[in-house]
Amino acid sequence: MIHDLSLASYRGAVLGASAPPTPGMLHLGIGNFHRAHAAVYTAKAMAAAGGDWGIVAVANRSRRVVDALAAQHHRYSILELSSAGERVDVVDVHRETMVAAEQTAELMARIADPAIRIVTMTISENGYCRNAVTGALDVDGPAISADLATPAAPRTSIGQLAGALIRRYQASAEPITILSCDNLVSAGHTAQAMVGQYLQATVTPAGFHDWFGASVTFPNAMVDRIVPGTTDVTRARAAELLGLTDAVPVPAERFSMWVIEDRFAAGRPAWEQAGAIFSDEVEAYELVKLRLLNGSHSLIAYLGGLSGTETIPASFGQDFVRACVTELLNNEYLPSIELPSGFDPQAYIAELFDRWSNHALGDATARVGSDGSLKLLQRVPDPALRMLNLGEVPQQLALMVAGWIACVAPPAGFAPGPVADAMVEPARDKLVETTVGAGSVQSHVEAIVRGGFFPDALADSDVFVERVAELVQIIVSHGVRAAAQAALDA
Ligand code: CS2
Repeated sequence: MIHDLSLASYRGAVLGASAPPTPGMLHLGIGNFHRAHAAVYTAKAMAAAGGDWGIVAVANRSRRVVDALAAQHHRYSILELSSAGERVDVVDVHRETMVAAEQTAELMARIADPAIRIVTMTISENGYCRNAVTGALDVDGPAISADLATPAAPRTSIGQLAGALIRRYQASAEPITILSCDNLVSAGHTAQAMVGQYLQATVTPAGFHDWFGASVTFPNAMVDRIVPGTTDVTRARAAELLGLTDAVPVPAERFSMWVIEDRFAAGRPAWEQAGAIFSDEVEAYELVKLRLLNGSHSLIAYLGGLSGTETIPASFGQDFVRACVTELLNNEYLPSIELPSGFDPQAYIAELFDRWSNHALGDATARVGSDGSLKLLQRVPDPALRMLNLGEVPQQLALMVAGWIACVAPPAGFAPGPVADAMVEPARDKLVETTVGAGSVQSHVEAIVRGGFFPDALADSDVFVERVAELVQIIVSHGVRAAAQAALDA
């Protein structure tokens, strides 16, 4: 095997090779998910139907992926891993790269350029700068208030999009679509609301808001593919299969799904030819996926963190985890969703069980458990409140919150272990501040649930707060299996 030549010299078939030199799309957030999802659909759509939809890929701050891609002609490989075997595909659909923090003015000018007709984005839950309690744009928070004070150099993606749209209106007023590919409830509406609220808070030229309302569309979309982080094992395996070095290969499961609302203001790639589904029921699909997949994923991750299992399949392989997830799916999540027409929930759940058992992919427990303060907002309050309003206690949702607290904000004297310690939690410092001086597990949990991390309606539920506190207490004194059993028995 030759490992010292880069992908630039790859001679095999390449997905997206027909992408034209002039890009028609720009993507914010060049992480693994984008490269294994929208980029692959776009490459396949152009192979099937043509179009001028090459991508300008934008990293937020880090040069790591951008530099690596530049060194290999913007090519990278997808290493598909499943029990059925492995395959590698080389993708070549990105035409340029940028780093938003270093090239902010250039980025906004680029989005203003009429050649760009779609901005896609994977900026994670964090990127939307929402207030956890109100769900509105956090205009008084440090990130957005700093951007509003320096409109020429915004640092948040929301500020950059808003600035770019103003420039586009002034330059050509050509229509454009902004397509969120993040795991949010009504992702398009949320993106529109955050950008819209930012624009309301800043100075805009006359006529701008009419144009924004009529010519900028934000379709909803449900995105789905389990895409772990890249490790040295991924790099070594990709190199063996390719016979070449790829510094930034992306591991992914075989499964992939994209359901999109067809509201594009200035054209779009023929993504349906690559397997995407265009539907009028996207919000229903979003909820199905956010709750059944993502919500259960969080429970698997926190129970896994507390039982010391490093991967999602190892956590899900434990009987008590599977029992809790089954209960969560059937009794707490399914009744909370209006299903898309013709959708078979039990077939979807059976497929999820397979996907969570993918040992070849080995998705890390710590990856899924990271950013819980932001992810749980999409996964817990609405379904929990539905049950609380019916006089029922959502045991598994309470266990999920208890698991999150025990993993990333453990009460004094409790050490959750290395898997939990590896979870990245942006609110760690704030969680510590909030709980300083809590004299008991009960007051520790109350301080968190009522400390601005959840909407008021949930924080105000004594029943919910009590149950989370009881479950944290059981985790601390008898372990996670005992807490799971208590939630199952209640
Ligand atoms: C995961 C998602 O990070 C998480 O919490 O649930 O990244 C999940 O793997 C994807 O949404 C799958 O489509």
